[in-house]
Order: sequence, then structure tokens, then C-alpha cells
Amino acid sequence: MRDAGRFIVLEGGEGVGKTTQAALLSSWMEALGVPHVLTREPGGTPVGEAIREVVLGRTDLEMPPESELLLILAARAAFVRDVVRPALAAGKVVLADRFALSTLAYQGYARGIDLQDVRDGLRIATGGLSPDLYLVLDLPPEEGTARQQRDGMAPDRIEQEGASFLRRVSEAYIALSESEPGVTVVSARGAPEVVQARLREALVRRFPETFGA
Ligand code: T5A
Repeated sequence: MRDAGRFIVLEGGEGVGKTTQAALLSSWMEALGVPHVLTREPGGTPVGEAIREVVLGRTDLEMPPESELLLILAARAAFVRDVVRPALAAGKVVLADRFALSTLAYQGYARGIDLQDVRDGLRIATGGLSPDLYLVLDLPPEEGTARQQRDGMAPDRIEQEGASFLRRVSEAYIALSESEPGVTVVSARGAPEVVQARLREALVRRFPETFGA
């Protein structure tokens, strides 16, 4: 078994293929013998999954942006304490579908909450823990929405915000990829296996000791 202890996060707007790619990366890590934990946010813990049901599942609820932010941060605190830190301490890779970049993009840029307030909340929730690498999957928002609609995926409470909100999210990821440390942008265009090859290449380049031949 290889020594791991890396925190890697897949990010991007709706329908870019994070879940699909996370599962493929997990299979690859399995084949390489890299010990890892595959997880998602909001969720990943009992507290997080319960909050996910409210934040995403309750399409009937109107919620102030600040309530949404604080619920997501509440889920994150449990996620960091109960999933991420123990796995890293055990020398595993944590492969997460979304983390703090989502909060900056959705609650900060797209909902319009002051970015410094979001960062202050993130510091409380994460205790200052940052991923070693964010892999941002880049796809025009209308293509992500088209993929979801083609495959009959019902929109959750946040996805229901519509096209202009999703465009702000997409623009936010472009801005964040330039301003935040540890972000690599990967094109999400093409078949899943083509996107997967790009992601693996990025991981081998960044962590040759963990993922190299
Ligand atoms: N949120 C989350 C916040 O607002 N703040 C936060 O801090 C956090 C952590 C998460 C929601 O919560 C919000 C953001 C989100 O709105 P989610 O269900 O996890 O909710 O939503 P997404 O992450 O957007 O998940 P989706 O399933 O909608 O998109 P994915 O995971 O990016 O895409 P995936 O893999 O499910 O693929 C979508 C469809 O496209 C197909 C798949 O088969 C699937 O049908 N597909 C492809 N089709 C063609 N070519 C490819 N290369 C394809 N790859 C996948």
C-alpha cells in the first residue's frame, strides 16, 4: 500500500460530472492500492446527510442566504472533524465531491454574501484545514444543465434557482481558480473516460509519489 494522506476535492458547477469522475478516480485508486475515502458535501456524516436533506431536498422551503450558509457550515464542521481529519491522520487520500470552494462560489459570489463573512465562517467550520488540491471541472453551465435534463435528474432546491444563478456560479469558479491557491482547472468536455484521463494526468503530475507508476 502507498502512503497517501492527501486531501483532494472535485469542484465545479451543476452537472459537470463530478460524481461520475469521483467514482472513476476511486476505482483507479483502488487498482493502484492507494488507501482512500470517497465522500461528498453537503453530507458525508449523519449530521451532514440530515442537513443535506433540508438544504437541497426541501424544495418547498424559502431560505435566507445566511441560513443556507450556516447550515452548510454546520455540516462542514462535522465533515472535517469526523471524516477528513481522521482519514488524513490514518495516511489515506480523502477524495471529496465539493468543499469550501463551493461555499465561496454559491453562497459568496452567487448568493451575494460578503466574501469575508464566508471566509470567516469557513475558518470556524474547517479549523483552517484546506485541501492539497482542488480539481475544478470546467463546462459552460448550459451544457451541465443539458446533461442533467437529458438524464432525467430532478433539480434540487439550489438548482431550481435557474440559469442566471448557475451562470454566476460558473463565473465564480473562473474567478476563484485565479485567486485561490491549489486550484487546477480541467476541461469537462468530452466523454467521461476522456475527462478521467485528464484528471489522472493532473494527479500524477501533482503527486507523483502517490499516483505515479
Ligand atoms: N452547495 C454545496 C453549496 O451551495 N455550497 C456548498 O458549500 C456545497 C458543498 C450539491 C449542491 O449543494 C450546493 C451546490 C449544489 O447545488 P449535488 O447533488 O451534490 O448537490 O449537486 P452536484 O454536485 O451539482 O451534482 P450533480 O449530480 O448535479 O452534478 P455532477 O456530480 O457534477 O455530475 P454527474 O456526474 O452527476 O453527471 C451529471 C449527468 O451528466 C452525465 C451523468 O451520467 C449524469 O447523468 N455525465 C456526462 N454526460 C456526458 N459527458 C460526460 N463526460 C458526462 N459525465 C457525466
